[in-house]
Amino acid sequence: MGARSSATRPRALGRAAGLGLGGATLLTLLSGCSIEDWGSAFGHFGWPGRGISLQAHQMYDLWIASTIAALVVGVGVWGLIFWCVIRYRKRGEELPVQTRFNMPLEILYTVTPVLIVAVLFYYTAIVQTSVDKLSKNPDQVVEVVAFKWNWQFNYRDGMGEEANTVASTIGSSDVIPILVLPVGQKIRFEETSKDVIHSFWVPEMLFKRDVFPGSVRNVFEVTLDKEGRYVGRCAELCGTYHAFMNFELVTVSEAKFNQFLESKKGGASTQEAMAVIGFTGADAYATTTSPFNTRRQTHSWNQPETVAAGK
Ligand SMILES: [Cu+2]
Repeated sequence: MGARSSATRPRALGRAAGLGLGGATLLTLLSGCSIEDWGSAFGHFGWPGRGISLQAHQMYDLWIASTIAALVVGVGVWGLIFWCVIRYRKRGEELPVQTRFNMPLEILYTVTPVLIVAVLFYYTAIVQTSVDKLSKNPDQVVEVVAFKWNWQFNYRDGMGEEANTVASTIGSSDVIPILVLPVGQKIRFEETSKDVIHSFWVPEMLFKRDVFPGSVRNVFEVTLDKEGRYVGRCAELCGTYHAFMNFELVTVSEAKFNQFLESKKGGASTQEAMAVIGFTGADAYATTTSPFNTRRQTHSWNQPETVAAGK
């Protein structure tokens, strides 16, 4: 094999690899529908699905496309490894030259990963900027108040700490708090905590954000686009009953949401207001999760002296 052909082959290989990666990334990123098909074909590569907000869809597409690009690169690398193993397997007792190198190949090794990182960084930056974007005039503002160990959701008449709460829902040990929100509207979440750091997380939103006590007020916005009932959780280990901090997000049409909010403003409980928009009986309570039984008296480690915390 002459010096010339060994130099042209890596170059051609590099070109093919670059084209393959670029093509796969472009194809999957440009055709939204095919990304979802790819995703569902492979169990969403670990995510619960395409999500329930416009922001979630963007993150989902990025995740699936990145994973496919990684797999394309991975298959190429595995192929080259097996090819080398077979093509250059041991043929005799003579030790091959240990200091040989191939300059074009060395450059390819350096340039290709940098290119891959640059492409991933580019799309990540775009999606992150979009997900973190705040509008000047959100349609709804919800203040999320976390405390040991539950949630309060305040519907606000404006943005910031100075705005007023017009309606509120608070969870208890017996009733899971329900956060009712409309689809198709820009919803601004303003987070604050009464004690320690918690984290607001609705898995189906493919998004979580820490809730800080003190002067830090974390803010983010989503536009929900799928009606349904979704479990929400605290994603920050905040203390003994961290695991009990579940809530439920109920997404409804704009008309139903307005009805719900009007009932709440009129003094109705969350369950009564839920009944007004058609969630009657057991449906007025959370259906995706239920309050945990603390069993503090009967299942303590050091019976019988142990009493419930705080007594
Ligand atoms: Cu918590």
